Amino acid sequence: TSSDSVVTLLDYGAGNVRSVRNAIRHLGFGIKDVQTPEDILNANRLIFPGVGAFAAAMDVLNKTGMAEALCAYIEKDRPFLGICLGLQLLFQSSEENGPGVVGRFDSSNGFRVPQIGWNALQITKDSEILDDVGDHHVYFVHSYRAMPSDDNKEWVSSTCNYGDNFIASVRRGNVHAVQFHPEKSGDVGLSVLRRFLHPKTNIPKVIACLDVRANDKGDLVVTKGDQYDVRNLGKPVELARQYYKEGADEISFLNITGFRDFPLGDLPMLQVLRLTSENVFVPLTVGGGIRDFTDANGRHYSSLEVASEYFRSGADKISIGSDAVYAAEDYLKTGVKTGKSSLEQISRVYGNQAVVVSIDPRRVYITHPNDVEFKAVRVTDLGPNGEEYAWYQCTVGILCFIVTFLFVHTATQSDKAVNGGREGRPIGAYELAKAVEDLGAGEILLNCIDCDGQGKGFDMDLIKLISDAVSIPVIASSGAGAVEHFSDVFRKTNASAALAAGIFHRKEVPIQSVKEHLYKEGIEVRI
Ligand code: 1PR
Repeated sequence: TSSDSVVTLLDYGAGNVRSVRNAIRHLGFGIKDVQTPEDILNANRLIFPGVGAFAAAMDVLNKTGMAEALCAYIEKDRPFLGICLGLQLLFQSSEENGPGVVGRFDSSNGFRVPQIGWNALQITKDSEILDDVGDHHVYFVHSYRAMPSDDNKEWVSSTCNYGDNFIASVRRGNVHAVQFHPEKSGDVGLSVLRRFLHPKTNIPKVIACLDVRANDKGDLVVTKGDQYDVRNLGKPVELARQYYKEGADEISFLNITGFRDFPLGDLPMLQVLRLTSENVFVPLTVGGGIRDFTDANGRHYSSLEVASEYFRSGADKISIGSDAVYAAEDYLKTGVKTGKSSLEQISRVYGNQAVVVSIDPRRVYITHPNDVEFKAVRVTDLGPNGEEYAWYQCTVGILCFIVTFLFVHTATQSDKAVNGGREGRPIGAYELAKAVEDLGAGEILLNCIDCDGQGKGFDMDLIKLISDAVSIPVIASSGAGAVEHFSDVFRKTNASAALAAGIFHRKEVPIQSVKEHLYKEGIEVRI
């Protein structure tokens, strides 16, 4: 577990914090318990679930030197979340003259004390961690409360009414505290913890991918093959609309016949983009055959012209596969950015964010990481001969017209030698990813030929390797077969998005189910 996914917990032993522990683990984080004041000072993220009686808690914290460490930690504006007594103690220790700020509820006005139950908040300022709370109720259990005053009004992010208006949460910089119990407040409560644990990260995206090819009549049809062999599934525009309605965050079209001929001759693809963009209001990516091209009459078209036509037709991003492999190979060989590759040209004119590089690697098992000059990883599942390592060899499309023709017309089953018409290149996915980031790619679409269409889950070793290697967003692709595969990939890797094709096309797992599952697992999604 990396230190980013560990949260430090201050449990001074005065009561039950099991639910807080469980909630943290549920959100995919490990827990480091504070043993010494130094553990507080060294924390990346500290949660202080105050339990027990106020004076007793203060006593323990003072005696153990924890109080002093806490003050120092908070003063440095380090990420902190106090819960319940954890909020009240914050007040007590931050205000010179504590008495008067935190006091007991007055039961004479008909409200039973303690307050044990659900109540709504009045959010008074942007607190980030409360962003999902809105009108939802959260759970309180307390007899004491901190009262808003002129001195603390800059801190107060929400109040709550129980006989009188008391402070439900405070926030200053990275320091947060809540009077209610997020670990007992259902999904909304979990979202408070999640927002504290994953501050300001991008919301993971779920992308539907349509691999399309032209059929005999010249219509584009959606295909989905197993390890890059193809078969028909439906019409692209209709499917894209359906996925948009079901909640897809983006739609990708990969034109796998684009490179058999000049893409601008590929009017159906432009038409698909025009029609789709009429009522699909999420980003559209198009890939396949984006490269410089000289037609039969000797006229040269630059990849930039090809991309421009796609953008004009409604694409937000273009995706480059094979051509980016050649560009990366040249760049790594010479160390020179020529500025002439399609990747460089398009990102210079349209911006990095408009250029995705699609990587199509296959796993090559090896016995020892030094057996190859490319970055290798220790694999989770051993190779066929017990190999413990693998590198990921990039591939490019070859002779696609002929291969596609063969597959479509003879319905040949998967032929490993051809494998969807792809040729292995002397470059690894790791080397490629870093090179294309340098050359101006804005995003990486990371496929894996071994996992494609298998429904057994994403290649976590590969996705971890690449998403840790670059700082641009990485889209995990190939192999999704169940909703759990999506939560897994977001939990265990730094992927920014997960893409699937087959399970959506075959209606095995609808996009809504993926989103609902992620939400239930405490992973933020666009609903
Ligand atoms: O090399 O720039 O012309 O781009 C070609 C593009 O087309 C590349 O992005 C490449 O991934 C894709 N491609 C090439 N041949 C095929 C084929 O199927 N014969 N499709 C092909 C690749 C892989 C993913 C797939 C995911 C998820 N398809 O797009 O959608 O693996 O599938 P799953 O969820 O069903 O497992 P260039």
